[in-house]
Amino acid sequence: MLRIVVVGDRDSGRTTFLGLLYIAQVKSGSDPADTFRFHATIDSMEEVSALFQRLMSGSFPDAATKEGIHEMNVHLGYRGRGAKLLSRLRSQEWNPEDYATVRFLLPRTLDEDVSRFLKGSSIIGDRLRETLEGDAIVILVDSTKLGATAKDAEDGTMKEYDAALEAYLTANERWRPRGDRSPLYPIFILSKFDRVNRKVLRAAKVEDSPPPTGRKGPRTAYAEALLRSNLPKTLKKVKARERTGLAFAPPTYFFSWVGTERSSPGRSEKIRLHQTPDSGWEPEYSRDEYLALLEFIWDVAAHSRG
Ligand SMILES: Nc1nc2c(ncn2[C@@H]2O[C@H](COP(=O)(O)OP(=O)(O)OP(=O)(O)O)[C@@H](O)[C@H]2O)c(=O)[nH]1
Ligand SMILES: [Mg+2]
Repeated sequence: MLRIVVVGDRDSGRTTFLGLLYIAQVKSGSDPADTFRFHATIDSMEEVSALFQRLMSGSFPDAATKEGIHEMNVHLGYRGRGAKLLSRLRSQEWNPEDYATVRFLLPRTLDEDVSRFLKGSSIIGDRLRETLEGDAIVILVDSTKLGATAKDAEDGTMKEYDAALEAYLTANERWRPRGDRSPLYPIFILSKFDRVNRKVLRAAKVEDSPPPTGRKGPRTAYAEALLRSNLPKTLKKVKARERTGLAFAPPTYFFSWVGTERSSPGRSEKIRLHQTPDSGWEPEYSRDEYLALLEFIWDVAAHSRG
């Protein structure tokens, strides 16, 4: 089982992210191409389907939906291009090795537990233990809070977030058993990218939208141009590969956005819906980004399975 810990500041879009990830899986499962298959396991079904329904009707998660979701467990089936070709010759059956079991964990807050641990507390609660035993870490970065300069980043909340992330990653390092050489995968999600400040993009000298998912190098350059002055400590940490204990895999970057309808007074913001050729209505969102992320997660799961 692959364990993915999803961390983010308050209001950074974590619940929306999880919901869109679910939608991407469910929807692609019914595509003619049928590259992905997906089942939420029964323990997370109830909360997750409430979130699903909310997003599918164009609303952001409400307080009640958010409260319920601390984890999501899924069986993710994937057949990459090569496998698909083969399978057309073979049969329509899906094999057990096409599936990966993935557990997403959303810790409520990291700060208190992590700093107690780093200060030398030997008592570590089950909650913290779980958040330190991930195989991958999804790091949400609220794009609306990105600053154009290092000074902007310091004046905003990014500086605190950067310090909290650095502390969390350090705690991960300390918690690892010595000699454990399995890499930890940092996955950055730039959330609310529909609302990123144009001034920030211009200051970082990047285009209005990121390069497509297939172009790995340029995407990394694009994301790092934006994050360099905003999360300097975190980036430094994940890029210092061969240090003492923990080896980080090279970071990967994905962009999350939705189409929104202008909110009117007294009415909260809605997500725009659009009709898809095969499966009715769904939210407007960065579907390609989510499918690329799912593919990446599946690859990591297959890799760590050995
Ligand atoms: N424009 C835009 N707004 C977004 C997007 N994702 C989230 N939001 C806004 O951010 C708010 C918070 O999103 P959530 O997904 O609930 O964030 P969260 O991190 O789970 O929040 P807490 O659990 O309350 O800390 C939403 O109510 C939306 O108003 C996005 O992609 N685009
Ligand atoms: Mg939430």
